[in-house]
Formats: sequence, structure tokens, C-alpha cells
Amino acid sequence: MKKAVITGVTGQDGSYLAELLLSEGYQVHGIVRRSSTENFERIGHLTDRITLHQADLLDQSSLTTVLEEVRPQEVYNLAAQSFVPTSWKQPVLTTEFTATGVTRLLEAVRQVDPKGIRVYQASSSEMFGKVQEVPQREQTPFYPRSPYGVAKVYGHWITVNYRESYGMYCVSGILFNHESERRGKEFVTRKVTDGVAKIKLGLARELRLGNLDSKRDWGFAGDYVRAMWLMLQQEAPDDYVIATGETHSVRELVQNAFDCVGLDWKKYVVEDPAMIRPAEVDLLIGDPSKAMKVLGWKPQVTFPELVRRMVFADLQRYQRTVPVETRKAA
Ligand code: NDP
Ligand code: GDR
Repeated sequence: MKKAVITGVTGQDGSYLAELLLSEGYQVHGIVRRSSTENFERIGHLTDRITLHQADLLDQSSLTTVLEEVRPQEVYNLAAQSFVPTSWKQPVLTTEFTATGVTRLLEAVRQVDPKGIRVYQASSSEMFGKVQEVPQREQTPFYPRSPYGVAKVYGHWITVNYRESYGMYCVSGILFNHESERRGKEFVTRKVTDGVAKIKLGLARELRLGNLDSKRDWGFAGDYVRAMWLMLQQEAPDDYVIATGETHSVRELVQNAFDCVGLDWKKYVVEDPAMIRPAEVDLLIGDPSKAMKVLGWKPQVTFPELVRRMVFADLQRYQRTVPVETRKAA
């Protein structure tokens, strides 16, 4: 039985990846950081089938200890401070988790079993930032626009460097935005679908957003974790862009989401200048042709399907948890 370790298992992608690996017959081990209350909302349904280990990307020896204990064949490094606006407020912490944390994990792998463990690094389209080419592909130069993006560029190159320096099987997956009903509520897709559900049920009157003009290539997280896994099943390690090849503005996202419940978004959305970022990534659109050709990967869920699925998941959640008498349907 193959064994895999996932850092960031409590996050959106960690939960989908754990499900996928279990379905592929893996023994799955997840790394969680210590906190005073458990944060297993996304993996509650899996805790009897996966093994959790306390460790932290900030603590080198804790990572080495987990790898010594488990002796996995595959390690997926999904842990990061992943919210872009926070990276301006906590730039040093973001660097420690998202950049230097990658080196700590790679060093742990190098010490424990450099030839036997394959490593996936969760790189990001935020590395393209102020895009130097449209669409963005593996060779497109990076121009990050946030401390988060800068940290991810470091994570990408240190991964490539360990591959080239030590002959380790390390890959960097350059994933464009991917979403789901498990997405954190601060990210724009989930903020919008959660807001639409609340407005529809009379639990909120407005939705405050930042830049409606920025454009993203949004896919479904469940499709993207399959690409991560495929990257570690190849004969030779390589880096891949994972995207849908389509781009949509935040405005289109908002319109699609309000359309799902038959409401006019213009009556509810307030543009709030306080939410504009110090430096924006205006346009992202990826070219996934290498992944399609080499990995045989293809996204399954379209943009309208994704938005619909998220809106209805949020509606159902509020319908389940909020008493009818507190709701005043819009
Ligand atoms: P989430 O923010 O949902 O999850 C991040 C995870 O990292 C959480 O499990 C969190 O744990 C964990 N974590 C944070 N800091 C530490 C630490 N110091 N030690 C151990 N664990 C830590 O992210 P996603 O699932 O959306 O993304 C997964 C990865 O992919 C991230 O690296 C992200 O930057 C990257 N990425 C994401 C994209 C997307 O669109 N979703 C696109 C491209 C890249 P806790 O629960 O304790 O907070
Ligand atoms: P992003 O995702 O920064 O692309 O990073 P996010 O959903 O936060 O923003 C996308 C775009 O929407 C605009 N926007 C808003 N964003 C948020 N969060 N809240 C708002 O109210 C709002 N209004 C407009 C933003 O300005 C931006 O242009 C995500 C994260 O998952 C990263 O970890 C990952 O690496 C990248 O995707 C690929």
C-alpha cells in the first residue's frame, strides 16, 4: 500500500486530495499544526480513515520526525498562508510559511529519503502577477504582485533547485484559482456565493466587494487535486500549469451567482474602495495544454456549473442551520 503525507490537509485542497488518495488505495497521513481548538471542518468525514500528525512548517524537526515515522512514497506540500491580502499585513510570516517552509520540507525529505520520496509543491498563478504573456504557460516569466506571490516564486524555484541539485523527484504544480463549497469564505468566489445565499434568505442586505474588473481563470478544486496526483505518477519530474483556459471577471462571477437565485446583483453589490489591494493582478488565464497532453488531465466542471454548485451548497447550509422565522426571503 502506497503512503502519502499531505501538509495543509485541513485546507480546501487537502480535504479533496485526501479523498482522492483514499479512493486510489493509499494510506493517507495529514500534517496539522497545533491549535487550542481542532479545525477539522473539512476533514471531519475522513478522520477515521486518515492519520493526523502534529507538525508545523515553521519547525524543521517536527517535519523530519513525521517523515521518519511514516516513510511515505509521496509528499504533497499544500500548507501555506494562502490569502493574498493577509500577505501585505503579515509579510514576514507569509515568507516563513509559504517560502522558507518549502525549504524546510524539502530538507526533511532530503534527510529522510531523497531517492524514495516524491514531492509535490503547490505553486500558484499568482507568480505570473503582472502578466508578461497571455495566456500564461510553464515558460512565462514571473512578475509577482504581492508578498504571497513573491513567496510562491521562492517556493517554486527552491523545488526546481532540489530537483536539479540532488536529483530528487520534486514537481511544482502552477495551479490557477480553484474553488468549491469548501473554499474559505474570505476568497471572492465563496464570499459571493455565501453573500448571495444570505441575501436570498433575508439574512443580509448587501455584499461589499473590491475590484470587480479583475479577471481570473477559475476551476473546480476536485478536478485540480487529480492533476497534483497525476504529476507524481510520471516517469520523470516536471512542472505543469493547471487551468481551464477560460477567464471571467469578478463582475461576471457576481452576475452568474445572483442569476442562480433570480436576483439583480446591481441592487445588492456595493463597491468598497477599502478592499482594493495595494497592487492587483488584473488578468489571469492559463494554458493547460502541456498537462492535457502529458498527464491526460482535463477539467470536468465548467465555470457556470461551479458557481451554481457553490450557491446552492451555501443556500442549503443556511436553510439547514438558520430557523425559518429568522429568514425574510428577498
Ligand atoms: P487553504 O488556505 O484552504 O489551506 C491552507 C492549509 O495550510 C491549511 O490546512 C492550514 O492549516 C495550513 N497551514 C498554514 N500554515 C501552516 C503551518 N505553518 N504549518 C502547517 N500547516 C499550515 O489553501 P488551499 O487548500 O486553497 O490551497 C492549498 C495550497 O495551494 C496553498 O499552498 C495555496 O497557496 C496553493 N494554491 C491554492 C490555489 C487555490 O486557488 N486554492 C491556487 C494555487 C495555489 P490550518 O487549517 O491550521 O489553518
Ligand atoms: P486570489 O483570490 O487573490 O486570486 O488568490 P481571491 O479570491 O482572494 O481574489 C480574486 C480576485 O477577486 C478580487 N476581489 C476580491 N477578492 C476578495 N478576496 N474579496 C473581495 O471582496 C473581492 N472583491 C474583488 C481580488 O482583488 C482579486 O483580483 C487565490 C488564493 O487561493 C491563492 O492562494 C492562490 O495562489 C491564487 O488564488 C491562485
